[in-house]
Amino acid sequence: MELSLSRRLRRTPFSPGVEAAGVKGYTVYNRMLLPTVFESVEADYRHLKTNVQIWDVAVERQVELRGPDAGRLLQILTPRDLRGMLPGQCYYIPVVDETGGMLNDPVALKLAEDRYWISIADSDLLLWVKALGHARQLEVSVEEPDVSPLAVQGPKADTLIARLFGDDAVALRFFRFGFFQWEGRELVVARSGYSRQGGFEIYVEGAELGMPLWDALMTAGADLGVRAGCPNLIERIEGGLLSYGNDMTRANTPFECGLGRFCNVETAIGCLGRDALMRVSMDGPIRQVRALDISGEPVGRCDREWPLWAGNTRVGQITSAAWSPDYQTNVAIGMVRLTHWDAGTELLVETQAGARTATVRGGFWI
Ligand code: THG
Repeated sequence: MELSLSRRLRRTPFSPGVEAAGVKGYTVYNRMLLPTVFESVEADYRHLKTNVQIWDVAVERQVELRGPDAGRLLQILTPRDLRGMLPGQCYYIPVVDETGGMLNDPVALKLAEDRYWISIADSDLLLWVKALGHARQLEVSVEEPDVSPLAVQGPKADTLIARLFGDDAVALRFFRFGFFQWEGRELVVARSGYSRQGGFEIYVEGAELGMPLWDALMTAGADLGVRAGCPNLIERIEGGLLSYGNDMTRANTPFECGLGRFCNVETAIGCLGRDALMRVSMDGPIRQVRALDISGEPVGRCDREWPLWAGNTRVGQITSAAWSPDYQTNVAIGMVRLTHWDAGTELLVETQAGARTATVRGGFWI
């Protein structure tokens, strides 16, 4: 079986580097190619946890809001209170529809008082944001700029970033960004990324700089054992990093996703879905994301939901799973009903490879 490539599955400025590094698997994300495997998911995992990797995450497309009403429009999109957001800050924001259902879980960057980037997960947010800005007659432009994030992740990321961007970049705190010079061009560099190993994301504007930057990072990091990498399934499950479309959909509220800490329904004035979310935040969710251990040998790929049973009662589903070399168990993320979500609860999970025991945990691994 092969994924048929065509112009619709857009390449990225870093695709030549990814291919030269011997990418072995891709997924489709925002109608673009996102690498999933280089050596093997297990070998990539070990390397990510010990060295430093360069990730082509250009699939994290930007929705740019620009104009006097940019901040107002962003607050319409999310129940997170944005009043304290300053230029130079990144905010992880649940984006919800009028019913409080999750539409996306992007990272927002405040570039200036009247300019934001929304770095989106896998759903067509641009169209929703454009329509809202237009319908509300706001003074704001909503476009997809030609910006491609490149992530530098792993314990040696600080050392590598210092070599290209200096100590000021390393001084960045978590979820802060700055503008840094490289080869006479200004780049946004943030301390962020889709792993728990620490690192940075470089927002590359245009296509010309892509491969020169990729090559410079590979050369500067040679003695650190730098390699091409990608978001790692095992590591992101261990770290409890949710994947939109997998672990949550429009059928879920942010509270069900465990993203209640990013919601301020009382003070997020103007947010769409606020009334619906107020009701559910009062009562609390009746199902929620949980970490679970799945017993036995390595489970196969979780490419559909795996029903969770307590006797004859359906109590939820597993939505992501992988064998963890470090914890010597199958690590998993699922949505579990309130009646069965306490730590230690043993359930039956129906995988493609048969039934297993799934045990609800009190938290994620990392
Ligand atoms: N970086 C950027 N854009 C992205 C992602 C990213 N867009 C798509 C996808 N990833 C969005 N999803 C997430 C999920 C989790 C986090 C970031 C993006 C994340 N969460 C931390 C947490 O939950 O603890 C930190 C949140 C916080 O403290 O504010 O980092 O990776 N550019």
